[in-house]
Parts: sequence; C-alpha cells; structure tokens
Amino acid sequence: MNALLIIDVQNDFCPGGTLAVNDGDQIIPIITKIRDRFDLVVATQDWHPAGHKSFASSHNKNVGEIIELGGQPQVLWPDHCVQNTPGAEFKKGLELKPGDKIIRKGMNPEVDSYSGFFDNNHVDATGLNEYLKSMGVTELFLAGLATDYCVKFTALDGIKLGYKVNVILEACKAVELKPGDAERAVAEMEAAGVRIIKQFLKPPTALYQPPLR
Ligand code: VGL
Ligand code: ZN
Repeated sequence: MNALLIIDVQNDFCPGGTLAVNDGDQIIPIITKIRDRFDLVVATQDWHPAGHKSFASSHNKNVGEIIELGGQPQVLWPDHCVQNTPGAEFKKGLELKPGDKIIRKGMNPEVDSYSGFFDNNHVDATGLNEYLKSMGVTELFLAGLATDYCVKFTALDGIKLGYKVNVILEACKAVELKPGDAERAVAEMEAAGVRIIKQFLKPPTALYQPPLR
C-alpha cells in the first residue's frame, strides 16, 4: 500500500497568506491530477494555538530571528495557521475527498512541529504513523509546502520509521528563507535515502514535429 501525503497546503502558506511560499498555490493542479493514482491520501494541517512559541510576535522579536526553544534552535515565523482562522484552512482548489485522512500538528504551544509525524523534540506523535501502519502503508509519496521545512522533516521521519519515501518535487515549493535552502533540503533528503522524483508527470508530448531538413 502507498499513500500520498499532502503537506500543509493551507491559505497562510499560499500567496496572500502570512507565511506565503512563492507560487505555493501552483502545486494544487498537479496534486489534483495525481491524487487518484495513490492507494490513500493524507493531508497534514499546521494547526497552531494563538500565541504559539514559534511566532515572532510571542517574543516581541523579528520574523526570521532564531531563538532557543526547549533547548533547540527555533526560527521565528509570522503568526500563521492559527486554529479556526481562514489562514489555517486548506487552500481552495485542493480537493479533499471523504476517505482522506487529515492529520493536524503544531498544537502544543511550546514546541514547533514541522514533521507530520512528531513534534520537533520527537516527543509527541501526531497519529500519522499509527494510521499508516494500520492501513498497511509501506511507501510514501510527498507533495506540498514547504520543501525546506515540513516536507523535508516529514520525509526524514518517514525514512527513520522504515517507510520507502518519495518526494514529488514538482508538487512541492520551498520557503527559501536563505537562497539555496531548497537545494540543500533536497540533498539532505537524498542523503537520508529519500527518492527525489524530478519528473512525475509525463513531459508534454509535441503534437507536431516539424520535418527535419
Ligand atoms: C511550516 C514553517 C512553520 C511548513 C510550518 O509547513 O513548512 N513552515 N510552520
Ligand atoms: Zn507552523
């Protein structure tokens, strides 16, 4: 059994949102096109309480600053994906279907949760692993936002948990706080055993080939 994991395709991570990923919404038609090829579909949802400690506003600091939180470096983000606000809703156009599983993360105000499996301290599980195991899933295909944060951390945890993990690169977009973050994330995932799929959709076939002369 395989599963498509759609990571954090939410309003705040798309253009117009508070933590907008460039062209974040452009992956949605690709996800729509491929989703039915998988045995099951899981969507993760960043779901923070107001005043979450990953928010710069909770510390009177600037977005992008790095603090220590629970003994770990923590990037400070704009307020985003606050529970029950429009920013936390899945982006319109992402067609979820009745059988799809939704996994929420980031609810503990004291710790961030990039991975769809565990919080960043690897203490609390989200239930994703138990769900996938109960469904007999052994192989994961990842799409979503953002390549250099939640996609990467979910992929790395997937490998540690023993799944075969694939990242569908054309169905992901990166935050790129620092230029090169996306490339480094891809390298890190590959080094950990993640298969990076550069071209999942068939390249468009030319309908007309001019005759060679
Ligand atoms: C994410 C930063 C903070 C993500 C979530 O979905 O990649 N990034 N929260
Ligand atoms: Zn978040």
